[in-house]
Amino acid sequence: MNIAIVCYPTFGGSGVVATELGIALSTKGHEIHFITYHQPVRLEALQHPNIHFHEVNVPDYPLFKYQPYELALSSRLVDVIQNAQIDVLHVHYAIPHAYAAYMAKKMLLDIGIQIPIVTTLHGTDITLVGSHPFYRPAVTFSINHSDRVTAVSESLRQDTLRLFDIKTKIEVIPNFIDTEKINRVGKPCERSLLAQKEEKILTHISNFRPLKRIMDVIKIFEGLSSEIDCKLMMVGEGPEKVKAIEYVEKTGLEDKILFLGKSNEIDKVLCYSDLFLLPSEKESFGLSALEAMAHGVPVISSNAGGISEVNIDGVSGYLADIGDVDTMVVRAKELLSNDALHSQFKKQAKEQASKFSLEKIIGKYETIYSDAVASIQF
Ligand code: GMT
Repeated sequence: MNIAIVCYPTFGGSGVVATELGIALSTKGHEIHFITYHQPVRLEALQHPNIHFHEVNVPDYPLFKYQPYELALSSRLVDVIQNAQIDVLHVHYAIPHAYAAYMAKKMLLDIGIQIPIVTTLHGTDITLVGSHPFYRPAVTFSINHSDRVTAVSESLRQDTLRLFDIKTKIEVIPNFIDTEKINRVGKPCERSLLAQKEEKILTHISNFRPLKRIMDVIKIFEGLSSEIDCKLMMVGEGPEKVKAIEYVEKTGLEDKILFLGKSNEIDKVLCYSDLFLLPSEKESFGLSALEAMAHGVPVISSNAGGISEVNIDGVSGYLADIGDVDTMVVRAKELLSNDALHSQFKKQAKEQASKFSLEKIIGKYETIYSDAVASIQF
């Protein structure tokens, strides 16, 4: 099939899922066309013969206070869908992608081309941004006019039905992980570069937005480090980073907490991690927790949104209420002070992650694509 994928090209989960999906589909022989404003980050180091990238450019014009990205995207979609004979258009993240896709579909219809749209909802496009009254009518419309709609967790499906007036069926296709790739890369682990042998390594990876509760991450570590010899790797960039650094400096934890910035090499960081922290306030799925688990890293997380569909309490890690730092410290200590228990959770985390293996999920998207194509033909 010729498949066009629209996504955010950044380190965010939705862009990562879209990119990994495109790569996986290309290895199965599909022609993949990424259409976005920058080459997706996870694609940079890779060369794939049947992956194509089409950049969306928005020319600056002084009259516009806001540059019209949706307009440029929908025009680019018309161009690519026509010239590359695209069979199906898959948009990740409703805003503004599903809206631009609908406009492109209508423009194409004018020239006799029918294109089915598959929209995948990822989280904040529904729970945070999309449900804002300023956006809700357009988001509702775009979801209801997609030919197929998927959500990355049951929790997100329920949130969507609760927050919008949805007339279309929403199917849950969970996020996935390429477990085979993880087994291939990241070895040997260069743990000694970052910590002493006896030190435990905790990791957090995110976009450091307020809903990630970065200060909870730091405070869980602070509570633990008074009892256990450990270090914390903070991977990512975002608005809460400055506050976190100030606190770390004030409390004299600079030698123990390393801010590593954005990284394309999270496999390497997770390879030597002993525990992953994800105390988010909102999380439709928690892809970073799944990535950690796939590396055999147990997860201490909040029970927000869809995290409990990924991280199973008492199996792949532990869950606590949002903001319950004390419980998270107790649970982290429990795991890191008992080698036998830690090994058992490491094994269980890997087993739980294997339920989300790429092989189990990719066929679900292929079926959705075929259904979407069939639905517009009859
Ligand atoms: O985590 C973020 O804030 C980034 C966001 C995104 O749109 O890229 O992530 C969302 O999509 C991911 C992939 O489906 C999910 O794993 C994240 O849980 C979800 N984030 C939220 O719901 C806050």
